[in-house]
Amino acid sequence: PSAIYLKDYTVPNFLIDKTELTFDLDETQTIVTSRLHLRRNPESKVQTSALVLDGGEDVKLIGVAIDEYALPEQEYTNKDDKLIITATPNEFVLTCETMIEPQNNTKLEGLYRSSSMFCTQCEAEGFRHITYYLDRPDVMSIFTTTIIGDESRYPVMLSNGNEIERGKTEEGKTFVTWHDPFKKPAYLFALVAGDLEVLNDNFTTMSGRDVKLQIFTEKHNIDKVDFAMDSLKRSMKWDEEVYGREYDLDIFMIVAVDDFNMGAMENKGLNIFNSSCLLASPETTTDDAYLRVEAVVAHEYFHNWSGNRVTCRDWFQLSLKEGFTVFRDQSFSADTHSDVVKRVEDVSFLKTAQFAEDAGPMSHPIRPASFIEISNFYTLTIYEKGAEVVRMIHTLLGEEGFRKGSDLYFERHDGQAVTCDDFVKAMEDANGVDLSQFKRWYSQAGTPRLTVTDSYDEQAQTYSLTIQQMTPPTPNQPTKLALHIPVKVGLVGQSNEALSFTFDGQTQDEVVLHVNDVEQTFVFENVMSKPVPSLLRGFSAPVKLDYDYSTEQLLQLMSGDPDGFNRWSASQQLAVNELNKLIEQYQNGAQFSEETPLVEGFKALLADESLDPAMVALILGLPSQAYMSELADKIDPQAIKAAREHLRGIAAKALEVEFKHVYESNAVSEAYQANAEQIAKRSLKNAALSYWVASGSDEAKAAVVRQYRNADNMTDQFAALSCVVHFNLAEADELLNAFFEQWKHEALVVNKWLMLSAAREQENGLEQVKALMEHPSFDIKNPNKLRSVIGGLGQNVDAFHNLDGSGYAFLADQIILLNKRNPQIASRLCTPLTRWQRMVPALAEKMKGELERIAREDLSKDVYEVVSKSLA
Ligand code: HT7
Ligand code: ZN
Repeated sequence: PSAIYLKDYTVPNFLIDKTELTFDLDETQTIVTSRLHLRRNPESKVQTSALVLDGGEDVKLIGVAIDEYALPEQEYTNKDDKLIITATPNEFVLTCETMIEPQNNTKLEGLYRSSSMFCTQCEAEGFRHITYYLDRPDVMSIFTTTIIGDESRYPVMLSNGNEIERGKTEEGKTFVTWHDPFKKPAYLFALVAGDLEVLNDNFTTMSGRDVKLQIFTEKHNIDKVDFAMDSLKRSMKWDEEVYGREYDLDIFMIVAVDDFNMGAMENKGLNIFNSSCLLASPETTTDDAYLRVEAVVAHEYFHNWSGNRVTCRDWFQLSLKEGFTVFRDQSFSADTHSDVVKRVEDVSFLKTAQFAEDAGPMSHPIRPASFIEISNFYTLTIYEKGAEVVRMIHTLLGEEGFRKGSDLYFERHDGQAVTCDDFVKAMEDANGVDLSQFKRWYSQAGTPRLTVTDSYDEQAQTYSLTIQQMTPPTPNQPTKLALHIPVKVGLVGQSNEALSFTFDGQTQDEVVLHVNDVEQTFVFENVMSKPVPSLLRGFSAPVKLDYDYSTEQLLQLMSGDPDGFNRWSASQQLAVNELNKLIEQYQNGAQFSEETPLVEGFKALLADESLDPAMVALILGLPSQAYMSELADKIDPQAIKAAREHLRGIAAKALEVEFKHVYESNAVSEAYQANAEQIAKRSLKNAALSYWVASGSDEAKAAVVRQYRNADNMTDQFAALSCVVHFNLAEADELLNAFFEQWKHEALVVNKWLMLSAAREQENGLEQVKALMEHPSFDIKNPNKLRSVIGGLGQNVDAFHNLDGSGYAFLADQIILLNKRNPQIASRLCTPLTRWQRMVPALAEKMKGELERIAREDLSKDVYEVVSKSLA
């Protein structure tokens, strides 16, 4: 397989003004007839009458005609997944009849079956698996779609836009025709057919138009979509209020499907969701999953403007829509709940997973320069780092300036397929600023490192911060240029007061420093006493920051920084320092220390009842196994695990009484609601519970089992079960079995059970994972189930990182099995193995060996790209 390059972009040679599709749905073969209204692109520099359409190996051509003239075989070629029509007029209608077999489509791209329904996934290049087309995002067309099907099996038949006709065919089947008045690329096409239940609602837009809202699910799930509907209405309102964006069609539909490669898809007017991102009920769904439903509903809805009305010119620009839309959904969730809590969660995820990606063999800029398979580039870098880049523009321009920029962007490019440059240009033009240096963030990969030193001159009352920046080499980018990095800074006095200072001639207590050189010194004047710097507040840039804080300074910031985000940051740094000491002791075979300053910090935290319980819970959360791995020079999973367990144990024993008290005083007595206040209390209560159990207290063990048995919501039930399993209490087997029996008819809950069971650390961990894959509730065709079991295995340090390499070999077996069957999923499963160079030598060698074994197979483009880049 070969790479394609951004620098080779050329405009399409043909345009498709109208696309008329007819689907004759059938259990064995589906016939697709397309009528494409084509014309030469006046902007194309290539003078050719040959039309090259994209197809797939799974599309069988039945016949092709130009303006009703059926082409004989010598007038076209059909090979290598392309349909080439040798000579065409300037403007014509191409009719193409093809046959596909959705029931055999295991890749879940194009048209496929999920349970008893038909559904589609066309982003990025799925449409070519339905019929021959110019399957690229800069070819935008008006779609009219007719679906023909057996009414008794498929009473609901949906596509984009508005239903314009319905009737019976001569054979007695039902047909429904949908028309979408908005031009769109093929990746936004959608079709759903099935025996579905619907929840109806409506929304009145800011200009007074009524929009019909519908959420469709299989019959047994319709009682779980109220929260999604409420989230949708709140998202629609928020986008009007914050971005001035109104919904445009008269109907907005969402459908839940069980088999889906990703979270959800923003098809115009017909979003399709992985059921895990749509369904929610108190009894079956945890708080985290509720928040995910809310965020994904918002994300897909926000795409209607940032993605659909204004789309991407080519797939290198993916972050144009994804980075911006993630930023928008993060802001929505922050406004809906607590902004600090949301920021901590997002940053923690970024620093754990995106930083690891950026330091690995697949590292790429948010606008990649090349790819082999675009599905591999739906990455944390494109999404999460992309959102951070948009956030930095927001920080640089301020709320109002950013809104002026987004207004101009939407106005200027409505109905167009554009680039990241166009987005930045709109921001520049609306604000009269120059972001040319800032734009390096789009083309430069890797996580920049800021090294900060300081000095205080008591006499002059000046405080100086010297900041050096360095971005490490990444694949194909050995040297890096200086970036424009906004660093938000405040100064904290000895008694935790915010110290004001003069900077740029103005008295202030917080400032955004513009770091844009390799080394710079910033001088703060009128600083009355020696400060503790509070750096990178709110994580104002996606960078690693080194400043040599003392333990005392970290304890002070942890309890006193006026910036809530940096209180968390300080606590994390303190815990990281403590863990690193323990890791070293473990590796040297030394005795673990039995004391930690973290106890003092936690004690103060637990005593302060004025704090948001959600923040307290976050601060109590020790840096995860994955985050400590990201920070390590050489990852030693056993050492990290032992250090984390030990540190938790010290804190748990020292503060047993406090944890018990916090557990008992944060019970929620009202009926379950997924609101900020209740979620906060539950998160603190359950964090305290796990520390309390870690203390070894029998009373705590009884409390956790009681909580499991009495819980009236999944958050509390699952938190208790996880604790019982993690600490391997006597009831672990019994409760795991009881949990399965109670919930065996709820697929999403069974997935949680699969994950927890796979993650359970036991003697025979890998055998237990193998048994789960044989369990009747497991189905390898279902990506959610696979993610649960393999994800659980990944958390199971003993089983996955076994020195004999059996965990890695098992993962490699699954990748080989799925390589052809579902290449997108297979390729994602490779992620842990791509980190082999970061592991301690004994494990690195085993991982590499498995990658080499995979490389010897006949690989899909998806897996080939990841494996070959990892071994390069
Ligand atoms: N824009 C959507 C991307 C997506 C996708 C990509 C590749 C393969 C399957 C997929 N399903 C959905 C999701 C989003 O970011 O909103
Ligand atoms: Zn998206």
